Amino acid sequence: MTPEERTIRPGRMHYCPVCGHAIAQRMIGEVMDELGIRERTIGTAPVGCAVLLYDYFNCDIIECPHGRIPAVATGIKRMRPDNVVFAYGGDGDLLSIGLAETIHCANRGENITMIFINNAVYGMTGGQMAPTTLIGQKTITTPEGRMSTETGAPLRICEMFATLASPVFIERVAVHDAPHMQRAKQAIRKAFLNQIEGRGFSFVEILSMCPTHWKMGGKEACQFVGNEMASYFSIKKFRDVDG
Ligand SMILES: Cc1ncc(C[n+]2csc(CCOP(=O)(O)OP(=O)(O)O)c2C)c(N)n1
Ligand code: SF4
Ligand SMILES: [Mg+2]
Repeated sequence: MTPEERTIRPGRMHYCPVCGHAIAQRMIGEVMDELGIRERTIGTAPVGCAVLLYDYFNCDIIECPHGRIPAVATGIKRMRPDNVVFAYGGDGDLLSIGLAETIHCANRGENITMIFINNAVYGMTGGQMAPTTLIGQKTITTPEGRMSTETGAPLRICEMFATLASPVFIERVAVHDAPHMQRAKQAIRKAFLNQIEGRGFSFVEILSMCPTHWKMGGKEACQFVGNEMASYFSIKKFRDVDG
């Protein structure tokens, strides 16, 4: 395969160093190349730091209004069932403004692959609190640290999805070190395979670094994912109907 035939176009991405978006997108691209599905895949680009995703993927991508990723992905898949559809979004997008759509999409069991980047902040708009911001975590809108008395507890979407009958695959993974990256890629692969084989809704949550708005160095940000985030957001497979 020549570089031009690969899903991820040659060249640099705009993400900050150590950003989880870059790692996740390269993994999605590698899986698409390994499965040979680039030419029949349609992805969604979110509003968030990954807004320029369409510049990096050498396949059809539709930019979605903030929060509307699950609806757009549903529409594409229902109109073009022979295409492979991946929905990609962040915690502000899929769990805040788009939460209702995200839950209903999962509950309907749409035959799509949803990749959710949980970096515990609104990255693109400057690091505001997200639904997944940890208790005590400082953001520009929670300068003293998030307090559950004011804003509730961080949303654990995999656990919520596990109460629904329809999703066929639910896994939370992370990209802060090589072993976790390997497992993350396997989960992404399975989430695509399920769709290709017509099984239904597959969901992969990726615990992901945002060193810039966490105000951390790269190493510290990776440790924050592995220690702080993973202790609240359990890294595990919640469901795999295919075993
Ligand atoms: C309707 C609407 N409301 C608000 C915004 C502003 N906005 C842009 S990105 C964003 C949050 C992005 O956070 P997230 O989805 O977590 O993505 P990240 O940048 O962290 O990857 C918001 C609130 C918008 N673009 N459209
Ligand atoms: S601000 Fe955070 S999420 Fe956005 S590109 Fe930089 S590290 Fe990634
Ligand atoms: Mg985010």
